[in-house]
Amino acid sequence: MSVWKAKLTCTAYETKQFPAGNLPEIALAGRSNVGKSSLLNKLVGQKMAHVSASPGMTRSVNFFAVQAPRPFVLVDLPGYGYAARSRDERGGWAKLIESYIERREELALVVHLIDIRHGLKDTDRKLQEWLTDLGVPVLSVFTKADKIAKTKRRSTINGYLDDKIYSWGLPLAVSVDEPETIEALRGQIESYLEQALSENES
Ligand SMILES: Nc1nc2c(ncn2[C@@H]2O[C@H](COP(=O)(O)OP(=O)(O)OP(=O)(O)O)[C@@H](O)[C@H]2O)c(=O)[nH]1
Ligand SMILES: [Mg+2]
Repeated sequence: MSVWKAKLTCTAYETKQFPAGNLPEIALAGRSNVGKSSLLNKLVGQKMAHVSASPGMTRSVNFFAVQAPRPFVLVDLPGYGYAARSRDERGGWAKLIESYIERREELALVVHLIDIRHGLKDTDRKLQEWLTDLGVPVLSVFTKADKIAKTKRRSTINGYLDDKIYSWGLPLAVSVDEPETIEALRGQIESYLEQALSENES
């Protein structure tokens, strides 16, 4: 497994600020405070994205170019479902996330983060249905695994799995405090890139 080196290439507050893209993009999506930015920092081994204990921290779409066996761009999205935001945003997700997901041609995979303690909320179901309709592959990942005993994690996740949950690979449980879980996710993302890109090449 290789170490990923990353560089912030763009912070976009509006769609028109999205950079020209030429590499596949993997976006981290999920409810506010689920741990998207924290996970990104662990994946790249550097504190690059802003983290906060209160929801609604990330307000922009942040693009990080990653040097890996297959170079790609990791994208940190704002969270959705944060009650203190406007009514429009509450029902779903901000316009910025919507336009990124709907229009970004480089988008290769959405890593959908779900708090292991809470499972999928309505907004998470909507995201999965929407991505499936758009034909965007999803990888479901359960965060904050340290909040649940190791022996109970698999059964907890199995309890959330039903015919409506979608995931390209086995949904992993990750914790920022457990490097082996981050390593497992890195491996899963590399496998995805390897598979998706070799399909494109053939
Ligand atoms: N216990 C535990 N806490 C975590 C973990 N990952 C993130 N957190 C905490 O969760 C809070 C939110 O983390 P962020 O990374 O800012 O979450 P986010 O999803 O980027 O949030 P928004 O940008 O507001 O959507 C912070 O207090 C983190 O320290 C984890 O694996 N375990
Ligand atoms: Mg964030």
